[in-house]
Amino acid sequence: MTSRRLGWLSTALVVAGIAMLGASLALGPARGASAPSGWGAGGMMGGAGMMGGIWNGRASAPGPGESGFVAGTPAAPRVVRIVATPQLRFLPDVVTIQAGETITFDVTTMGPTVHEFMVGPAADVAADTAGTPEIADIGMMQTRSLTYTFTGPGPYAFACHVTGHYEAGMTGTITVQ
Ligand SMILES: [Cu+2]
Repeated sequence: MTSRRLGWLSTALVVAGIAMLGASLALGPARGASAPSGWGAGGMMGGAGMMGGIWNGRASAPGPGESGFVAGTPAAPRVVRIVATPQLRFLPDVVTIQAGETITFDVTTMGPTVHEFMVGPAADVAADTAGTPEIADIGMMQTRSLTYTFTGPGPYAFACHVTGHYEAGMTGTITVQ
């Protein structure tokens, strides 16, 4: 009787284990692909890794038309957080600003694919013009920042120019209100 119960119990535990394994695999390339160096060493799950590395503690500040909106200035830029994904997309891919605002973009790469973040006049961003403000080589789980003042009439855009990414649609739009 007792051993039979134990048998059922261990079966249940195995099933639960498989279910958990499946769940972690289902998280997909964004997290799964980082496993080889991350899990064993505890690097990814460590306090500094998760909280200090991926998220720097800053959330996007309210945008124009949202409650609590304060226009960004050179002395106090408004923070806009952007995530660069392994699917070669920016989230969000539309950022609304007020004319003249200064914005600090906190750009985080999720997953193993390295990205760039270029922002400025749409024509320069499309053409990858030298001198256009850019963060290069944002590695896995890194957050890096770029501050830009939108003084001109626009249109403005942002993009990633790692080989093939722009062509795959890794672009975003700045909407000036
Ligand atoms: Cu990219």
